Amino acid sequence: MLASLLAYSRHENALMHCYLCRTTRSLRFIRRLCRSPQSLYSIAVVLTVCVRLKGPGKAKLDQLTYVSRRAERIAIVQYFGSDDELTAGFESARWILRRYVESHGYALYTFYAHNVSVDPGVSLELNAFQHHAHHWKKPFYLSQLIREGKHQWYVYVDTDIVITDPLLPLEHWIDADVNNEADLIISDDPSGICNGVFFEKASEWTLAFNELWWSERQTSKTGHDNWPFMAALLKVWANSSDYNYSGECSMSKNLDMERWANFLPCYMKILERVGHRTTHPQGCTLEYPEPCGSAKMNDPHVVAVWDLNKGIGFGGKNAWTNGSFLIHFAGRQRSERDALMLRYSRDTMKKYFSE
Ligand SMILES: [Mn+2]
Repeated sequence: MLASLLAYSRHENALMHCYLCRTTRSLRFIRRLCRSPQSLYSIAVVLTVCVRLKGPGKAKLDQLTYVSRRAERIAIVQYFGSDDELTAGFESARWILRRYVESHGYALYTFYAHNVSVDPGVSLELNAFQHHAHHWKKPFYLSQLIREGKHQWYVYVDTDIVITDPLLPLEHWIDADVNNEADLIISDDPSGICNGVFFEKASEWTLAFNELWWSERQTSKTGHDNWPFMAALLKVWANSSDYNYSGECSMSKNLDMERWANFLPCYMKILERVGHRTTHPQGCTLEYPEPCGSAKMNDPHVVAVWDLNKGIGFGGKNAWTNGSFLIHFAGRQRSERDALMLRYSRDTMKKYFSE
């Protein structure tokens, strides 16, 4: 028993296995142990160490619920904010995502609002928000995952999304041109940046960006995390352009910026100054002539792509068409969104998963 304990404690991943005690991974781990000659001793050791290590220091991680396998290079991260997202359309979309993840060999982290905890100070602030408060956990769990150090890239995907081309791998973006040298891959758009889909590389830069994102939060307690995400991008881009930006679009400084009608022109004005949008490798449409995008070109840390976030009614090049990677039902009413998700999930299943 003692020998077994010593051997196990020397295992460099011992802590990780213990943290996984309450997950399906640990069950698999224990099952694997059961097949080993020293199974009984090993299981006893694992359980003992797990009980010992279950402390507040790991509180945030303990609260994360996820499905993952090994240390895959790429992980998809999803967050379900409410039970409204457990209906047929969302469930069908999740089924496709699971199949997608399995077939390409990615990890999948699935979080739920009620069991993701954040630091007490942050939690206090979130409780004071009137709307969308829980969405603000995004930068915190993403950073938490990055600090775990298991994967190279974390791909955040909203839950109101159906993957409509499951054959297209995420490496299509990650390994394209200079993208893998960047820390953040976002979806470009004719009018602002939607952070319903984006890729974060596990890096110090990204951890700092997530902190900056949170620091750009609103003061009126009404807001969503998307515009502060854009406000953080401006600061990053100003920094890498040596443009002396005073943060005039920040809603943390200026309450007027909480109105989209004020924020977007401010955002685009600063964008013009930090990296004028006159060209894009993929060109612009007739409907959206140059400058057509909402992201700085050639930034060392942030890459914007056009073929990532598409939807029905989305502007210009982001209009969904047959063959697009995914369809995003941003801004739709709940019931309509669920019905559409079911419809597009079924189409995708028929096309790609019929047996
Ligand atoms: Mn969405």
